[in-house]
Amino acid sequence: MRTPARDCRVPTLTLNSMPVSAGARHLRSRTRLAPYVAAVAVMLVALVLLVRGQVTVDVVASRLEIPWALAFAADKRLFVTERPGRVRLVTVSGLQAKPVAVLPVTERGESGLLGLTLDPRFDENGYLYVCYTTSGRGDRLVNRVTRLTFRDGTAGHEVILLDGMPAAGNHDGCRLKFGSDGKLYITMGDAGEPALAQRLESPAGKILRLNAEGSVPTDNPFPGSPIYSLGHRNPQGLAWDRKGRLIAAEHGPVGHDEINHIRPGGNYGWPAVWGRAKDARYIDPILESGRDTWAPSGIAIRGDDLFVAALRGWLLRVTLGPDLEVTSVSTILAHKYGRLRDVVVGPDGALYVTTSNREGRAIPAPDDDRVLRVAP
Ligand SMILES: [Ca+2]
Repeated sequence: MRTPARDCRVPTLTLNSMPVSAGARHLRSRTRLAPYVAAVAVMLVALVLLVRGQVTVDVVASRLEIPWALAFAADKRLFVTERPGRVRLVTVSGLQAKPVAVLPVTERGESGLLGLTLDPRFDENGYLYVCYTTSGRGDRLVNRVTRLTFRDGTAGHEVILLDGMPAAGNHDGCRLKFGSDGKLYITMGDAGEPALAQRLESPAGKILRLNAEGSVPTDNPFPGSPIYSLGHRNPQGLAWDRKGRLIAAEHGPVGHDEINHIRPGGNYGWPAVWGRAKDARYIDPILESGRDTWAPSGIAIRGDDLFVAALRGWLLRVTLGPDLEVTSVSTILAHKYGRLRDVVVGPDGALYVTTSNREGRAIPAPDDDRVLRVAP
């Protein structure tokens, strides 16, 4: 926007020291017009930015209790987890009153029923996967990944795929997604024990990769182990780009929230380093928040844009270049709907976003929590 204004000053300075000629008169008239051209250019740029930033928001479901994860079936039915333990369903006629499943979760702090995803062949097998915190032996909390079968409006026949992962009142990860390779990816936080994130014998502070039925894929980076990457603090966002590259978002300690390109066997540094550390032993994020905090949770990719649901109260839009270099960062919905937990791209191409205002850290609106449809 500055360039035209700077250009128009240059001929003025030159003309003052030159005899007036036809060329100079021509330059003078251009000089007189230049501010108007610059002003029009500025207005056009502002208009383009305004249109680009403009979104239409519709409420798809309301009065939910701390919705954590969203997953669409091919027929556009939308499954939503509520942290106290319920799986809810939104159809064309709205939010169904009866939960499709109620799970034996232990909701302590930020734990409870968290991640949810549908099988790539959900239409045929009705398989739905969840990740939740429950009570293990004694008072110990554990995270668990299970598979349910959805049939006739109910999800049941629970099969445990992975159990006993360290859990805590926060740092539980628990985002579940199927990769473009058909494998089930699961994020695990450090469960409040940072050192576990570097230990290959612990699933805490990791991104895990399983076959759909729960076994360890033979091509995992650490043979016989579900660990796909390590050195994570509390990753809660997973998404794949058009080239099948895995992107993950995680909460940093104070600031230094990270967006990482996840590679098999990669070490992302926690707790030795965080943010962009430039330490050859660890992989640096493609983007970090510096001293600022986003509190990033769910993420989604549409075209070249990565959308990050930030609990600080906005959707972060990060445009990525061909080598995952960040070309622009902007915000959508800033401070309009409160804390945002998950974002997915719907079958209609719109973004679907959950609010998280009933977890005691915000003043909820009367119809919170909500699922919002954000278009375009
Ligand atoms: Ca890191």
